[in-house]
Amino acid sequence: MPIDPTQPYDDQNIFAKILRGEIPAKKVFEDEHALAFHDIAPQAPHHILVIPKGAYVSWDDFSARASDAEIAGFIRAVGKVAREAGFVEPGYRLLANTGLHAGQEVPHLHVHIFAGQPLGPMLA
Ligand code: DGP
Repeated sequence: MPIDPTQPYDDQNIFAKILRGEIPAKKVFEDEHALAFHDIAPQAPHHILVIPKGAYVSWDDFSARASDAEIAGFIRAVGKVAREAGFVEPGYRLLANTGLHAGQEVPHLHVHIFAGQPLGPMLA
């Protein structure tokens, strides 16, 4: 079910539980600002999610409330994950579903990284 993007942060969401180590995830990167792990239902040969450590519902929430240090740290982490995974050549796609029309399902900001095949004009 897509989430209501205006809701307050729910600390029982699945990614909050992954951040707290309450449920497992196949982690690929972690630093003070971000955690990256494999998507449980990959939509490309490589499909990684990167989430900020802070409690932000969506890209909109994050870009409005996060500190400059959190934003810089998170964006650098997304780039580092893709670089260290070897995705820069031949390329990768970033996606951050935000709110109802985008079909965002988990109410903790996550950036999808897709790679490993020609991705076409758009992933649904
Ligand atoms: P979105 O539709 O943008 O909110 O994408 C949510 C993604 O989260 C979706 O691709 C599946 C993934 N996902 C949902 N639950 C879990 C989980 O428990 N573990 C992992 N690794 N991924 C999950």
